[in-house]
Amino acid sequence: MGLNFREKAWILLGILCCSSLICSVKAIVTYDRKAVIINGQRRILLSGSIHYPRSTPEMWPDLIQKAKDGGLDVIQTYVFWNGHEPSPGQYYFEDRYDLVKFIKVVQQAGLYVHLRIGPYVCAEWNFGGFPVWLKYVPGMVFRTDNEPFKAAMQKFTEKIVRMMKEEKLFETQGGPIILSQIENEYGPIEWEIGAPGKAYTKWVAEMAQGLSTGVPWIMCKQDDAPNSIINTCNGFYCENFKPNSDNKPKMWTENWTGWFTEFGGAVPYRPAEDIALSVARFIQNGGSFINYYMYHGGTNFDRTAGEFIATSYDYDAPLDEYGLPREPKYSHLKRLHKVIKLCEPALVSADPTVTSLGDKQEAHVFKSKSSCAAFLSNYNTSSAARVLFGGSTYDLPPWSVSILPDCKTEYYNTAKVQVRTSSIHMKMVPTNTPFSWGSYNEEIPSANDNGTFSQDGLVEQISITRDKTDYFWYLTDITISPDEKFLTGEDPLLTIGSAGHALHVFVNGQLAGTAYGSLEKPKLTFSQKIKLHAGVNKLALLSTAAGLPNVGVHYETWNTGVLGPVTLNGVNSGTWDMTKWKWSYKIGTKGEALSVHTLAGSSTVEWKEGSLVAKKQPLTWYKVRETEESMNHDHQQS
Ligand SMILES: *[C@@H]1O[C@H](CO)[C@@H](O)[C@H](O)[C@H]1NC(C)=O
Ligand SMILES: *[C@@H]1O[C@H](CO)[C@@H](O)[C@H](O)[C@H]1NC(C)=O
Ligand SMILES: CC(=O)N[C@H]1CO[C@H](CO)[C@@H](O)[C@@H]1O
Repeated sequence: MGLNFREKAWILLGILCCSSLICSVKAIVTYDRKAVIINGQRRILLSGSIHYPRSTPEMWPDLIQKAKDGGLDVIQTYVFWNGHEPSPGQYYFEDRYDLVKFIKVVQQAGLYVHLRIGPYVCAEWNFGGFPVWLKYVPGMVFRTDNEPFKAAMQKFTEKIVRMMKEEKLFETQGGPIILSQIENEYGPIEWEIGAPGKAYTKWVAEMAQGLSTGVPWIMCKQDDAPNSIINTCNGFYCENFKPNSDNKPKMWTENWTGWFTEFGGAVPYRPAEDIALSVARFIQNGGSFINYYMYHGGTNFDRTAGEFIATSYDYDAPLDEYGLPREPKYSHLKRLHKVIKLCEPALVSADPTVTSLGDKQEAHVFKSKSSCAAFLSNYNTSSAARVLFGGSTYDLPPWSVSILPDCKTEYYNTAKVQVRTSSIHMKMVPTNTPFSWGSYNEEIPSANDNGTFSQDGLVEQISITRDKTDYFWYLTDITISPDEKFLTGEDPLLTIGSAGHALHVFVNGQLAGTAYGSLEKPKLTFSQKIKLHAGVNKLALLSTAAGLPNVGVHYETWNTGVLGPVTLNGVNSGTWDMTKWKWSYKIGTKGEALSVHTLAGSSTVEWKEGSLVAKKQPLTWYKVRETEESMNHDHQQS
């Protein structure tokens, strides 16, 4: 296959290094235009995303074993800065955030790791992975040529690289990490912001290179990645992607296995046949690294989901949210991986020769001295095709690719799913099962209550809550003097403008109405007639943040909460602009302050039980306990 000078130099270095005993297990990772090269071997690498905080450490060994059984070589994960540095300089690397443990589990399974440090990760993750405190560092502007930002992101990136080196986790140290990533899908942002974006890209690439991890860095969706960094493709199809230099391999870092679920949105679905086709097309066009985003999507635990992202991050992935194989996707892709591995010797040593076999049919043939692999494709979406190839005929279903690892035998066709569909069924618990329910009602606070603070005008929610809670109360009194009348005898109209994400309006302790934003349009307007009486009326607005934004140009400047205008229309003195009134504020709910969701907190409040359990009452906490009887019931079921 003819090694270039650079490869020879690397291998020489490897031999020198490995002449000492200690580094006998160390490998050299480099690349050329065909593939990533590990220990002198070009490799076709099949990778899958599993994000460690989206499952529990108890699940990791099984998830990774199933990924290995499914034919993967590499596990890809982001690093989640806001989970690791909840307040400046205070680090957390335990439990679901035990990054080192996760990587070691992958290593024990004998797989490689692609570590996407970011530290911007997008990922439908709260604030794209940035800690909320970062926004409040003086002078901070995210992801551009800004000194406070560069200093902070460099410090975190260095910390992660140092940890990995100390634990000897890079491949060159005998560890499993073969690739790292800096930044994430920055190309589109750079395109929007221009010169400072270009300067930042250059800086970030040099900064990363300076950390000397010994393994290649990549940048995804970054067409102008500097020469020292591999630019890669993210998308549903990537077969036409070309790296920006002749000496970089064609890599696909995010091949979407499905899509995430947003609040109010449908649960997405991508057929196994379509994803298999997209992978086959990428490989037949010379691709050598593909990553499934996600291989296991998992769960957005706690409050880690990004703006309007659902708790489930199942992603229609080959492993479902609970870590069970999703059939037929899991097994159909497993068979694909097996046949790609059979083709590997031909794929890494030859470039494809493409010939037409018909109107919409092609052959891609990889032929070297000792090996031959062929991909026969039919791009007609409605009709099957019979093609002649190498003296034999092959039947290709519509919109499919057949793979012939010896250029003769069809081992696999992307549209021929040979696995039966899932035998796993979710079972509804019978409604007569004796669960024991309890309820606890939130108090609706009033202006000037204990625990509130006051200010003229409306305040931005996150600047006050710092995202410690999703809930923030805006409170004021509306006083109707006895001589005031409601025009036309109708109730007055209350209109509230909010930057998002949801709003519950209480008048004199009663829910008057609710308004929601959405992922496409987080802003909302509440506009409804409300019942007021003469004297003091208590207005309480509960503003709810549904996660913080995770993507968009300078999303750190986007606001949350009731920012106005707030008006009351139809009282005889005209329209009242309440925007500049004095408002009282309260952070969070009482139940949160008491931690009623924990065992300890739960015992501090009185729960209504039995027939007293609140039904259809706004702002109620519920708890449920399995009674002995229901546990016996479960037992019988199993
Ligand atoms: C698919 O094949 C059918 C039958 O040969 C043909 O009529 C049709 O035009 C083809 N469609 C495309 C998009 O080529
Ligand atoms: C108000 O809160 C303070 C501090 O939490 C507490 O000491 C005080 O007893 C509270 N007052 C009332 C009237 O609840
Ligand atoms: C790069 C790429 O392929 N992006 C696509 C991702 O998926 C969305 C939704 O289908 C498309 O609109 C993008 O073009």
